[in-house]
Amino acid sequence: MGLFDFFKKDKQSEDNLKKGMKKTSGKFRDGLSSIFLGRKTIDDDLLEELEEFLITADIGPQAADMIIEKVRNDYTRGTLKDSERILDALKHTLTELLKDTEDFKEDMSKKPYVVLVSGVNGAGKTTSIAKIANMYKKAGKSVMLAAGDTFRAAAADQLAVWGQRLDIPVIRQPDGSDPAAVIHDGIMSAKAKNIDVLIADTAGRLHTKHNLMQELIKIYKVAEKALGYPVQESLIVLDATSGQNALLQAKMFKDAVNVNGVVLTKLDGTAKGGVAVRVVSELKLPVRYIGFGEGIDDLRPFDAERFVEAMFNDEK
Ligand SMILES: Nc1nc2c(ncn2[C@@H]2O[C@H](COP(=O)(O)OP(=O)(O)OP(=O)(O)O)[C@@H](O)[C@H]2O)c(=O)[nH]1
Ligand SMILES: [Mg+2]
Repeated sequence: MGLFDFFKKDKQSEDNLKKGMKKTSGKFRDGLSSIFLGRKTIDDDLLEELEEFLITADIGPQAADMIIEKVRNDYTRGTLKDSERILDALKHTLTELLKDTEDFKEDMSKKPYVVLVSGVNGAGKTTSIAKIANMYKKAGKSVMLAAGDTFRAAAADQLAVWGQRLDIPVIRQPDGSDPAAVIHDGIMSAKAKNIDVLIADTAGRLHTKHNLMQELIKIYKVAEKALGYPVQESLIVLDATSGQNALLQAKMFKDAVNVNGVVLTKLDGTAKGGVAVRVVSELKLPVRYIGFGEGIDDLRPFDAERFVEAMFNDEK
C-alpha cells in the first residue's frame, strides 16, 4: 500500500476527477461513438479509423498501433465478437498499458524525502507543489517548501502564499538569488528540523535553453550533495494541453535531472487524455500525479483504472 492509496480511492476526489475531466472525456467518448455509429462488424476500415482517432487523441502512433493489433488479434481469435465489445477491449488495453508504470514506490527511509519539481513556464509547477504538499500534510507528514524560482518576479511570494494557507514553512531568498543556494538552504533547514518531505520549486524554463538547463542540472547536483543521497523524486510537470510538445520537453528534462515521474496538469481543459498513454509508453516514465483544476484538491496520485474510467465516463 502506497502512502496515497487513501487519496486514490477517496470518493470526493473521484467525483472531482470525473467532473474535472468532463471536457477531456466528452471529446474522447464522442469521437469514439462516431466511429462505431451504425457499425456492428469489425473490419479493416473500422480499425483504420480507430487507429487514426487514437493517434489524434495524443495516444501516439506506437501505442495506437499496439492497441489496434491487439484488437485485431482478439477479433481474429474470436474473443472479440462485435464492435460493441471494442470499447471494453480498448478500456482494458489502455488500463494495462498505463498500469505498467503505475505504482511509484516512495522510499521514505531517508529524511528529508526530496521532491524536485521542474518544467516549462506556466505548466503548473507551483500550484501542483501546493496540492502535493497538502496531500502529504493530510497523510500526517511534516512538509517544507523551498522557493527555488528566484527568477520570475513574485514567484517566491506565490509559493509563500500557499505556504501560509496550508501552514507549511517556506524557505526563500530574495529574488535573483542563486536557486541552487535556496534548495541547499531548504535541505539544511529540513534536516535540522527533522522534516519528512521537502518539495522544491524551480523557475519555468524552456527545455531548449542550454544555460537554463545547465542551471537546473546544478540545482540537482547541489541538492544531491547536500543530501548525501540522490533526490528521491524528480518530477516534471507537463501541461496536458500541450500534446506532443510535452513529450519533447519531458525527454530533455529526463536526461538533465533524472526525472522519475510526471505530473500531468490541466486535464480539466481541452487536453487530450491520451497523452498519459504516450508518456508511459514512449518515455517509460510513470504518471505520478494528475491535476484537473486550480483548486487545492484538484490533484490525485495516478491510478490507471480510475483514469481510464474517467476518460470513458459517459455522465453528461
Ligand atoms: N485549469 C487548470 N489550471 C491549472 C492547473 N494547474 C495549474 N493551473 C493554473 O495554471 C497557471 C499556472 O500555474 P503555476 O502553478 O503558476 O505554473 P508554474 O509552472 O509554476 O509557472 P511558472 O512558475 O511561471 O513557470 C495558474 O493560473 C494555475 O492556477 C490545472 O490542473 N488545471
Ligand atoms: Mg511557478
